[in-house]
Amino acid sequence: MEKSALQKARAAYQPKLPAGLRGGVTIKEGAPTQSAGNQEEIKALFPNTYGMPIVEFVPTDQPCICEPMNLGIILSGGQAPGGHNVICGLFDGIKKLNPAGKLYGFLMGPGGLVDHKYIELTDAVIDEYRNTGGFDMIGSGRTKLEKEDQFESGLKIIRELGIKAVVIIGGDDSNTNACVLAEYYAAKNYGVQVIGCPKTIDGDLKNEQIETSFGFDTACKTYAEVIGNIQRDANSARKYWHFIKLMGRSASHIALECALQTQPNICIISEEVEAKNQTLDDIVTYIAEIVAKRAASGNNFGTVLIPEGLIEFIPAMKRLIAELNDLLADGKSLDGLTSESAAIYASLPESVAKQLTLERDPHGNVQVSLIETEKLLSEMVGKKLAVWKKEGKFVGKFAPQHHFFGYEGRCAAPSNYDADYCYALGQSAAQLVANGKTGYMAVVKNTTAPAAEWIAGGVPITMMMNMERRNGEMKPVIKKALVELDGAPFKTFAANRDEWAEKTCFVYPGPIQYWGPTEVCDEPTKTLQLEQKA
Ligand code: FBP
Repeated sequence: MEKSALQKARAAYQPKLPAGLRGGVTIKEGAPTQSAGNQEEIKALFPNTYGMPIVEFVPTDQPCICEPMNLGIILSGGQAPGGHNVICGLFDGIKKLNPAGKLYGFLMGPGGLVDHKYIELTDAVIDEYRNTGGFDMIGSGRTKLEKEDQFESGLKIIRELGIKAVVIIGGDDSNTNACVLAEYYAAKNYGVQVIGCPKTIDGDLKNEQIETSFGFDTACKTYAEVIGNIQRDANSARKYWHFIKLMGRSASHIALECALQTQPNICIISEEVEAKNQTLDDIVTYIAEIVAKRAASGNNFGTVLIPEGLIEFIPAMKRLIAELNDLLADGKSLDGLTSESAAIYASLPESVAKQLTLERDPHGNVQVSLIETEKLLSEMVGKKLAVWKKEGKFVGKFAPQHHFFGYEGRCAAPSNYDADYCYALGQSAAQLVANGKTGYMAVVKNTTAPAAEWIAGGVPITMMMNMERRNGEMKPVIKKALVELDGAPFKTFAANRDEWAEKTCFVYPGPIQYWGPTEVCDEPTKTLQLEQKA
């Protein structure tokens, strides 16, 4: 396979490891833990994996040796930069403990375990993928591992390959399922361990124990680079308003981080929209007012960042979508909409109204993710400005451009932060297995400090769980982390946004750098820096 010059040079990068994982490693155990909520219910559901202690790896003079371990690895869900380095860290970790150990990669996600599709990951395979983006080494998938027959089918191939433990790299749902699988194998005394790793560019798998999910750093830096480039273009041509939608299924962490890095004129945060019970018209008016204000000082250009999940956080839109789902499912006419929903529906551009009624998923629900929010907002802002023009309230020009950044960042070559963080997560996972742990997630903390001072270890997954209603049933889940409006990242944004709106305070972050001064190459996200400082 032909490689770029950067790929070749980057293959030789040796990820920085925390001191606790460099040589001999010993384990330090804390006190027993409790789940984040609903302790009695979670304890009853996970009798074998509940209450275990947080563990930390500390250096020792003793060499790290154990029986050879065969492990299986699974990539679950959306791609995130650094996944290959988790696998490389795990591989090197197993080999350090005993060179006879083997690593098997289950193909195309959790389905690979159930359907017995796998490859052995040898030195040659691993070396092809060190420090690369993507999940193409073994592929990923969204099959949910949640049923007993899947667990039993997986066990057959686990036995055949002599696998001691399965490591699942995924988001909140996949790690919840990892814990259910760990509990099942423990309850049956199968002697198979299960370890999770925190992944998702969305940044919504974080809590007191997990500083960040991997991939968030690289994805945000990739988007911030192109937003910066667009802003420089906007500031040069001075004739376009750029409406930029950013991935992140539900939480607005990516949009917020990109705003902190690039200082756009406008960034909408879904969680704020919901908390303030804002309507679509409130958002449109807010944007139009800023466009008009800038136009009054001769600035007919700017940038607007929009989180992917916005529509579902606008309470009135949520109600409209729920009503449409019911009416369409029963084959009823839209006359059945409540007057509030009918008014919103009538105010939507025709193309969006069509998307809401025609495009439905296999469960019959409206496909919210297909709605081009960036176009919806710019069209509605344009209409409002036209009215204001007639009234003499708007004196400028409004020419919008549209962008959606998502897939552009999900497989980018990992930043030094993600390359180091992921490699350490993989090595931690190997150590957790060697120390007999199951139902744990590998974690690395203190990551705003230099990598040598990072603290590697593991956290029982049950510790992060509570009970939530999902599809009409109460289920044990890891709590999804949305943007906190009283958190330092949002507060910093809110304290500056009026100035960014009126003046042109654009910041141009430029491309991710892999070699050079540490403040250029190793800086963590603004979100993480602000959260850790607070
Ligand atoms: P994960 O939560 O599985 O990491 O996926 C995140 C994500 O990239 C979201 O930001 C996005 O909405 C979604 O996946 C898109 O996934 P797909 O390409 O499978 O539709």
